Amino acid sequence: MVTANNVNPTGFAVAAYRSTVASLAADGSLVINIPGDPLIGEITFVPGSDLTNADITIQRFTADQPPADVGDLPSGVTVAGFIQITVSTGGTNHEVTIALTIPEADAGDPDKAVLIKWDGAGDEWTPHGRIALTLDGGVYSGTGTAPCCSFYAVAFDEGDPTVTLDAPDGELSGTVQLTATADDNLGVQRVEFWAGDTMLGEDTSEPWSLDVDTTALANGDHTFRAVAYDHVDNTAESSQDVTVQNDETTGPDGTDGKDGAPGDGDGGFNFGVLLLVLIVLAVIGFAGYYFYKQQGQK
Ligand SMILES: [Ca+2]
Repeated sequence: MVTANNVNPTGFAVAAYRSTVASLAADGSLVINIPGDPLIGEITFVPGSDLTNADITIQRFTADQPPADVGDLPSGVTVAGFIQITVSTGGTNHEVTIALTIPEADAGDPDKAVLIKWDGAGDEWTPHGRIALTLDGGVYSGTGTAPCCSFYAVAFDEGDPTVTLDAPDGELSGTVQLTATADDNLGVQRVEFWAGDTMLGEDTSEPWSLDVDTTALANGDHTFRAVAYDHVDNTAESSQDVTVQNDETTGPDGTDGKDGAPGDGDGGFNFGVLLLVLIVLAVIGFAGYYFYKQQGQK
């Protein structure tokens, strides 16, 4: 049984406060409707949240008057508004989905919307659910999801990341490690590593690196690239020209190309073909002997 003893939004119009309704959805979600507010339509605590006898407080702040208990927003971020959610009991492992409405005039780049949460322990804003916005009648609507509970900002991240690729110098052979340093106003989400137009792989956590088997690349000049993404797919790229030079006799399977084993791919002697030839010769020989015997009995 989940109850919200005291759903208590503050900072809203009195009419909105009095008409606030908390209800339990069929899937176990606790849905708190906030009609009439220009930013928040409803806040949903996902199933599994322990809200027994909890006092839930919701407060909204405008972009012009942010809450005092948070740090400055990183550069490159614009905000449509702030929300504070506190829960008196039940631990901190809740997750909330916030349904939003944002007047077009108050929105940043609609493709760059993300719900960010104030991490007091880390003293930083951290990005969480990206917000897919739909424009209708001059108002964007969408939802963002994040772990509960703290201060949240409905943000537009228009700050690009930075990245620097570091590949080994000189002629490269065998397996080499590509590394990258990357940074972003809200955090780097992943770094992809490419050779020209071919993606070699990606790393989703620091330190950003990838081991590359250069024998899979043709000998000669290549351009390695590192592409960093933030949480709303802003990108940055860094490249480095390299020369790959592996031993020409090196077989595709990494052998020395000289042992002649079947399947080695190095053009060595093929015992499989020899065995097939011997079988065919044996069949012809037996057939000839059988024919000779048949002729001899006539
Ligand atoms: Ca960014």
